[in-house]
Amino acid sequence: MFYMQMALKEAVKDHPRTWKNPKVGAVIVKDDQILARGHHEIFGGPHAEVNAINHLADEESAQGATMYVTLEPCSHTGKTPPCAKMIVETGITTVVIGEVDPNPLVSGKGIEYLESHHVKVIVLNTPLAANDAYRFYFRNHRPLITLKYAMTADGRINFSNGQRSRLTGQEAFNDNQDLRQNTQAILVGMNTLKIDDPELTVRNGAIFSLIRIVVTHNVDEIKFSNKLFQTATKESPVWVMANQDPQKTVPENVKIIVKSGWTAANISEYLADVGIQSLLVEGGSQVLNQFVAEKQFNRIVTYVTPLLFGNQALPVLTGIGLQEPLKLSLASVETLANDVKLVFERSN
Ligand code: AOF
Ligand code: ZN
Repeated sequence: MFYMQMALKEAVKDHPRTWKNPKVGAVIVKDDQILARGHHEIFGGPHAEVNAINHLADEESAQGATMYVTLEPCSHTGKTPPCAKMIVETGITTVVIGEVDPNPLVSGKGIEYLESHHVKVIVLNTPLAANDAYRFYFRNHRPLITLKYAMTADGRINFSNGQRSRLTGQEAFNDNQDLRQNTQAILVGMNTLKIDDPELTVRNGAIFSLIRIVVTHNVDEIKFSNKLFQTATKESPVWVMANQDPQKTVPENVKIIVKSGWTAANISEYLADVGIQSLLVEGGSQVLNQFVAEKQFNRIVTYVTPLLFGNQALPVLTGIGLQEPLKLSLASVETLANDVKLVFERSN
């Protein structure tokens, strides 16, 4: 449907500034004329419906109009007042919705409010891909997990043990920055911390900072002199998922979360409980393997670079193997200068 397509395009205009909030677009139409458009611009700001209504040249003109909105209008008073009420008060008599809101605070209640106030509601099935994590989180109480790695044409990530290899080019690097910008938390294991000494930040400055996580089975191996800990701030803290509290003094903005046996499953559960909708796992081979072996992931993003490292080099996955082949579906293929980006999704 033409107007819904327009609303969907509207929705992603300020992606990723909406952060944990859904990306939403709205278009108000009457007699085949577009009266106004609006989208959710920034986390905590007015909702798309309100922005569209506020963009009307005069509110009178919306009497009997139709609103196309990509997500079910809300009926709750949260950071902003309920949109469904404002829609009714504006005199809009038909609302076409792209997707029922998976957030239990709203889900179905917005539609109920509109219908009980004599607004005709039509629900389409046009889910917005940019809200995949939002949707997955509310439906499953789990973050959407993306595994990311760069590898050679023979599936290796480091040429020699204990040393970082430069693999992909600038375009793939930039693409990875976008991935980071669109996730709420990023996780690595101890080997990556030791070998790469990464910051795990968004280089040009994140709009909303990431929670950076390191998982370890031996907390005393941690060196707080690593860049990760040195760059910990209130906005972008570092969490250590550890087996026990360390002997050393923990720097500011570093939180130690103790559990004797961290697994991919209970990491995912913990993150869901604290409201994290998306997680990017950036390695290394043991941590990636743990998420694969436990089937705790939704998608894989890999950058393949034209190099061969050979048999002595570290492969993408090390550790316990799989019981049987795990089927993936190919979501996209993209060339980034000399590298190829492949995105796979879990198919079962
Ligand atoms: C948005 N933008 O355009 C729409 C939303 O915390 P609040 O008060 O901003 O409410 C967030 C919830 O409101 C969100 O999870 C979704 O259920 C509903 N609709 N949210 O941020 C919007 N339409
Ligand atoms: Zn709303």
